Order: sequence, then C-alpha cells, then structure tokens
Amino acid sequence: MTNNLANDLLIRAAFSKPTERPPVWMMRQAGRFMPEYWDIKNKYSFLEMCKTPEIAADVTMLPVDLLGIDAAILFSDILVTGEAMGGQLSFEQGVGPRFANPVRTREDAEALRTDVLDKLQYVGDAIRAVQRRLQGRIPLIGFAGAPFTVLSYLVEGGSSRDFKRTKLLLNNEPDLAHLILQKIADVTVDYLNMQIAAGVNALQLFDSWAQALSWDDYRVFAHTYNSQIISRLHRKDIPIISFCKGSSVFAPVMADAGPDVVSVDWNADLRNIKDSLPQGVAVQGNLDPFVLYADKKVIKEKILQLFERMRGQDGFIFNLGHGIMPDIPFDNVKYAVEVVKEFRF
Ligand code: 1CP
Repeated sequence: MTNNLANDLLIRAAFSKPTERPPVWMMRQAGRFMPEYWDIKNKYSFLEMCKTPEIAADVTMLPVDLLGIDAAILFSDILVTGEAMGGQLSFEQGVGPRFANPVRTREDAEALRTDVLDKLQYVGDAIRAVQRRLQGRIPLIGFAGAPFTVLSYLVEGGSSRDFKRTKLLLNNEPDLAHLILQKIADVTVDYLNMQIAAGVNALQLFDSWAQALSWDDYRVFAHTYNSQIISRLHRKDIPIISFCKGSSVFAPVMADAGPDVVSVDWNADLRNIKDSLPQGVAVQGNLDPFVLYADKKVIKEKILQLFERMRGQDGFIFNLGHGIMPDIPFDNVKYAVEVVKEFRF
C-alpha cells in the first residue's frame, strides 16, 4: 500500500470518500511566484533543475514547507517526454519552451523514439528524493503531458496561440497525427508506470491545450489516447486526475476515459459539472487564478462561495482553474491556503 500517509485528504477526496474539509494544492505551486524559487533558478537552467534530483526535490518541497499545502507535485515539466523522444528542448527566459527540431514530416515522426525510459530515470530519482523528505506526510503527485498537448509543442516547435500548424496536421494528415499521438501515448504509459514504481501517490494528466479542439476532434485526437493511457496504468490505489483547460465543455468525455478526478477550469459551475458526471468521479478546481491578485477579503469571499456550492459533496479537491501566475503575491497564495484549511464542511 503506497498510500500510507499522515495526511491522505487528497487521496480520500480523489476516491470520493468523505473528508472533513477539501484538500488544497495549486497547479504551478512549485514555481516562479516564490522568491525562494528564484534563489535556486538564478543558479541553474530550468532543465538542469528538472534533471538534478536533489534540486528538483528542493523545489518540490518549497510549497510544502512554505505554504502547508495538502499535496506536493513533482517539479518537472510536461515536455520532458517530448525531449526523451528526440526533441531538442530548451527553455528560454521570457520565451518559454522551444523544440529546435519540430516534428512536421513523416520522417520526423518516424524518427521519434519510444524506448526512452532510460532517458527519464532522473524523474524516478527525483520522486525517490522527494519521498525521502516527505516521509509520508502528504501525497506526492506525479504527472505527464497528454499526447495532444505534447504533440502541439512538438509540431509548433514551442508555445502557440492558435495551434495553426497542429490543426493543419490533424486536418490534412490525420494518419500522421495518429502515428505521433500513439508514440507519445506509448511513452506516457511507460513513463507514468515508472513514476508509480518510483513511489508517487497520485497522478495528473495535463491536456492543457485540448480546449483548442472541436468536440469531434477532441474525441478522436485527445480522448482516444487519454483513455488508452489511463487504462494501461498499473495503478491499484493511485488515483489519477485528468486536467484540461476546456473541461467545462469536455468534462463528460474526460470522465469517460476513466480518471478518478476531472480537474475543471473556472468557466464552469463546479457543482453543475459534478452533478453531470457519473457517481464516484470527483472534481478538482476551480477558482479563477486571477482572484489571487485581489484583496484578501475578496479572496476569502470567492473561496467560501465555491465551498458553499460544493457543500455536502464528497469528491472535491480545491485547486485553481489553471496554474498560479508568476507575479501573484506569495502572501495571497498563502492566505488562500489558510482559508481552505480553516474551512469545515
Ligand atoms: O523559467 C522558469 O522558471 C520555468 C518556468 C516553468 C516552471 C516552473 C516551466 C516552463 N515549467 C515549470 C514547472 C511545471 N510545469 C510544473 C511543476 C509543478 C508545479 O508546480 O505545478 C508542471 C506541473 C508543469 C506542467 C506544464 N508545463 C504544463 C501543464 C500545466 C499548465 O500550465 O497547463 C505546460 C503547458 C507546460 C509547458 C511550459 N513549461 C514552462 C512554461 C513556461 C510552459 C508553458 C508555456 C506555454 O504557455 O505554452
């Protein structure tokens, strides 16, 4: 049993069991809004931080020690799978991720490697380093990017606003898109199973940009592979959270892929989404992260408003609708965590 934890609120909520209050963690909690993050970031590149297990563990532990959240999330990135498959990945300050050799042709797609677990061992080492520090206090969440979102970075060669090349590929060369998506899915299955073996207590699949897809394309190019991944994990008592910006639209399809939790963006009424999903599927979310820029009084009001909506509901994990922005005041984030932790159902 991996989940022998002093604080197992997140695990209980993920499996829709009763909790005395909602568990709280925040996407991008191990990041740039913390001055302590910059103390480390100023000494190393982002990829050096990810690939040096003790540094990745130091950063993972920052929000645990400074915010008192109910779950840690491994410090890494969704694009490390794309790099292991052959993408020449760099993260430039102010530019974001870049693949210098975008995947555009059949030859590019065929060159992508799938037998890459040896290249990702540093992630397993980082998980073990974090677990040595956590000592079972709270769960550690492992994660991966979902195939469509990783494909979008590989094809575009970096971030995109409109996903023009990605959509052109899906529309004009769907077979080629499926070849790439299947390769990413195979790598993701091995990668998440490796994270389970290394000791994560929960998993999150990030399909951050699937909101760019139409309803039909979501089913064909995202849902197919996410379902496949979830069904191929050896996860026993490890819950899996499915995140997508756009989950206010796609939630029923996301639930159909078999996750324990659907993570919802802030466009949706979380209670409506919960009521629309099958019994036993939990929800995570969904405070608008921009609320954390506001006055503390407003932060508290908005959190309590969300809790009022979710009152009496098992299977609710408090989170933001998307990640914390780098310039949100640390003090506000800490305050939000306190508000959640004081609350009782
Ligand atoms: O310059 C820096 O300091 C690097 C900034 C940074 C950080 C702190 C990047 C580059 N990635 C991360 C960490 C990270 N990324 C985590 C760590 C754990 C956490 O605290 O949450 C996680 C889970 C991710 C996942 C990730 N990376 C996603 C999915 C989540 C989401 O926000 O939707 C995505 C889309 C990425 C790509 C990525 N990596 C980094 C940036 C700046 C981006 C986004 C760029 C874009 O908008 O396309």
